[in-house]
Amino acid sequence: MISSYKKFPSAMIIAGSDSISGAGIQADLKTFYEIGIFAGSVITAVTCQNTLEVIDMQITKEDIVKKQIEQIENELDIKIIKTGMLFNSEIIKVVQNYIKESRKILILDPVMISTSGSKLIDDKSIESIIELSKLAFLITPNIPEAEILSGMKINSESDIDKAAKKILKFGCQNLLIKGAHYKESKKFIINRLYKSLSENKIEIKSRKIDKEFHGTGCTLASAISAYLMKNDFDIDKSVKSSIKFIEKRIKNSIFNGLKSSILI
Ligand code: PXL
Repeated sequence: MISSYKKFPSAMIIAGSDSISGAGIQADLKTFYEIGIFAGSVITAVTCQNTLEVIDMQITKEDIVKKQIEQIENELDIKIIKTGMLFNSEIIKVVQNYIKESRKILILDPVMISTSGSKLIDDKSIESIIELSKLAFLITPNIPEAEILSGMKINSESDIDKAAKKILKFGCQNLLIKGAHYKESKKFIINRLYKSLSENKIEIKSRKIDKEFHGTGCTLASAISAYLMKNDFDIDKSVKSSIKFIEKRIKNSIFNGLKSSILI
């Protein structure tokens, strides 16, 4: 290697490919690019889907996941890692070992079910995701994912707080519970940011649009990761900027898919 080579500050995305490009690694790359952060990409699965259904998928072998991570590490100066679909405990373990050894900042989007209703994680691997979340700087579950992680049903605002406490106990530093699946207001979605070191939660509202979207979760977690790099890892500022980013994307560029809409 050339001795004067200086690695470029970058992010690493570890996620599945979505053939319709609304979610997954395609949404992640688009978002990092738009915010101005370069990202290497580790593909954990190839899914064959449109917005209506996932018809098949091939999961990447764990050694191929490991080799992708190694090649990115060889060339880029990785400042943050954003994970999406990890699918099984073998892949989760590879990521866990990497984070443990490198002590890098992990943003974990605990992807479980596609917008069209297909499983993007196998049932045996929920415990592994909980193990990985212990190492995370931030986890970004929606309400159904928060229910699975906390092991409780969410029917009220105080349930959201209770579930948050349980999830924070795993050991992650920050937790953003996205509110889109919880119908508390006709006009707004309330996203709640909890921190392990503070009793206070921050509520960040976003405008509610009467449409189903494909890929907003991936886009939001990627936007937060990219803004964290831009904002010296200031979590409040980065989450707020990311919610604004999504609102702008929703307003400016959408096309209606077979079942749900895609942000361009
Ligand atoms: O939005 C979650 C998600 C993540 N990763 C892949 C997906 C989806 C949703 O459909 O397809 C590959």
